[in-house]
This record gives sequence, structure tokens and C-alpha cells, in this order.
Amino acid sequence: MEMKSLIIGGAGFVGDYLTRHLQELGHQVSVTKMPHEVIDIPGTVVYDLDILEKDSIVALLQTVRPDYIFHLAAQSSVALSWKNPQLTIDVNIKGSINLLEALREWEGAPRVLMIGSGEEYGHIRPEETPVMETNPPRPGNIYAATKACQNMFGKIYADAYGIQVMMVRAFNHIGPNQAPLFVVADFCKQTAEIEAGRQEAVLKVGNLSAQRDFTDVRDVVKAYALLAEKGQAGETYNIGSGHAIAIEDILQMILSMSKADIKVVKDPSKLRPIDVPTIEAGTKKVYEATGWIPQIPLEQTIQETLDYWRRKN
Ligand code: A2R
Ligand code: GDD
Repeated sequence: MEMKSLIIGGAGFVGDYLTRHLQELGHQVSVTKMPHEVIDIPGTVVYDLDILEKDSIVALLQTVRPDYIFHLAAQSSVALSWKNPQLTIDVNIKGSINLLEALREWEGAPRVLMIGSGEEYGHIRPEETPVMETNPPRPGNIYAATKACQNMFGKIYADAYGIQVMMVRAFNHIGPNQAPLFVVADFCKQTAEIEAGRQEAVLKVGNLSAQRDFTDVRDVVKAYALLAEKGQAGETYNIGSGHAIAIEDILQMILSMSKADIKVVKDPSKLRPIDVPTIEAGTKKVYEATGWIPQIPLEQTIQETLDYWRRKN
């Protein structure tokens, strides 16, 4: 039987890759987007949906009748969450509750994946790394706190109402087509612009000492599909590579891929009030549940991201 998948917030970075992956798996894919966004993937049915409108979610569920739901809609930037906490709280907290309430109202019983973040762990103690799902969350920024909240809602709705919802904590995911709001896309875009002579040979950076755990988005969406099928309701799963790397090392990797003579300069406007030092995923649980192991090496992802920005410029 053909599976019906609904991706909420599918016009973003991950949505595009997830749509294509689910199609490859033979799913019939419906995707929601914000009215200002465009989705142009053949074979998908596209709906406009603002998750702040709960009644529209119920109506959509009645129309699509999905077997699987992937909830990607979010204000996804940590940096922006410092500048616009209200928007972040509205979309990430109220939006998630709206979806969970809509799921209570609708008579169907889809399997739902809610995408949270490795940032939920926040202030991780040295002896707690790589961090496991059982670790207490100590969020260090507004975005992280909203995602920790979403995670708790998911658990409550699974336990109290039997909603088949699984929670993911996705660590940093990267690849071609990511918005240059995020570090790898940002550094690759600047490098490509410098090479093309459109930016003076100065690359502006923020905090280079942070260590984060990066995975190719194409590996990440495979984990999402596997967890939607095999995950256990009410459970949380880390999705990451299992290895943290300093942003300084990411920068050096990108610079080594360019022949341009580039000067690196700290831009104080890129620094965050708090930037926790290390976030590294413990990945045993997702492996045991699904057999998932990321395949694409970091160097390859970064090279392909840099080449994407070179073509785009
Ligand atoms: O920011 P926009 O307007 O381009 O649209 C984003 C959309 N979105 C919404 N969708 C429905 N109702 C809303 N009120 C609403 N506000 C924002 O969610 C965007 O198209 C999508 C999120 O995509 P990205 O920002 O590209 O995030 P990405 O990297 O695809 O991450 C997917 C999930 C998120 O939950 C992240 O927090 C997590 O993975 O890392
Ligand atoms: N964006 C950006 N730009 N970050 C920089 C820069 C810069 O010029 N220089 C250093 N950084 C550092 C940030 O301070 C942070 O420590 C790290 O690079 C990664 O920043 P981002 O790429 O903006 O991602 P993030 O870690 O804040 O959030 C991403 O990963 C989360 C999971 O760990 C997003 O994809 C979130 O949606 C996701 O939940």
C-alpha cells in the first residue's frame, strides 16, 4: 500500500531533501509551505499552512489523511531567536501545541515525527559528552528552550492521549541550499563571493571556538524516514554524527578548498550572548532503533556546499 506522508514546514532547507527522499521510498508526499514560499517538486501536492492557525491544521489533516507526519515548521535559527524571541516562541511553542491539539481532534492515528534540536541539551558537562537522550536539558538560548518545550509537549501528548509522536533531537545539519544564516553556508558563500571578486578578501566570522556535531542533510532525512517508521511513540532520538568539531576547523577546511588569499576577521555582531562550548551527539539509540549510520564524510559535504555557492554566484 502506498504510504501518505505530510511534511509541515516543507519549503525550508530540510523539507526539500526530505520530500525527495520520501518520494524515492515510494511515498505519496503532501507538503505545506508559508504563503510567501515556493515549492516546485514534481509529484507533490502543496498546501499553504500557517501552524499558528490550529483549525487550518485540522482541516488539512482531514483532507490529506496522512500515515506519517514530519513536523519541520519552525523559526530554526539560534542567532535570530536572540533578536526575535517572540516569533521563535510563537512558531516553535504555540505552533507545536497547535499541531498536537489538531492531532487530538482528528480521528486518524498517524505516526508523527517532531524535529527538535541538539541545542536542547545546552550546558553539557564534560563527563556527559557525547550526550545521551537521558541527559537533563539545560538550554542556553531562546531557540533551545522552545525546542526543549516542544519535546516535553510531545512526551505528554504521547503518554496522555496515545498520540503516536516521536521526538528527534537533530544536531547541526548542512549541505547545498542551506540559508547563509548558518555557519557552513555562510562561510562557503563568503568564500565563493571573494573568489568571484564580489566581496573584498575578508571573511567575517563569529565564535570559532564552539564545537558542534555536523551531519549531511541527506543522511539526516534518511534517519527521519526510518524513525517515522520504526521509532517508539513518546521516545526521543538524537540524530548526529557522534563527533563534534570546532568551528575554527570547519573554517580552515573551507579555506583549504580555496586558492584565494583570504583574511579572517571577527565580526562582533555575529557573536551570541551565550554560545555553549560543545554539543556532541550520542547516537546509540537511533542506531539500535533503526540501524542508521551517517554515510557522507564532512569534507565531501563542505566541498559540495562550497561548489553550490560557486555555481550560484
Ligand atoms: O521562515 P519561513 O517563513 O521561510 O518558513 C519556515 C517555516 N515556518 C512556518 N511554517 C508554518 N507556519 C509558520 N508559522 C511558520 N514559520 C516558519 O518552517 C520554513 O520554510 C520552515 C523551516 O525551515 P528552515 O528554517 O529552513 O529549517 P530547516 O533547516 O529545514 O529545519 C527543519 C527543522 C526545524 O524544526 C529546525 O528547528 C530543526 O529542523 O533543526
Ligand atoms: N551562523 C553563524 N555565522 N554561526 C557562526 C559564525 C557565523 O559567521 N561564526 C561562528 N559561528 C558559530 C555559532 O556561534 C555556533 O556556535 C556555530 O557556529 C553553529 O552556528 P549555526 O550554523 O548558526 O547553527 P546553530 O548551531 O546555532 O543551530 C543549527 O543547529 C541546530 C542543531 O544543533 C540550526 O540548524 C538549528 O536549527 C539546529 O537545531
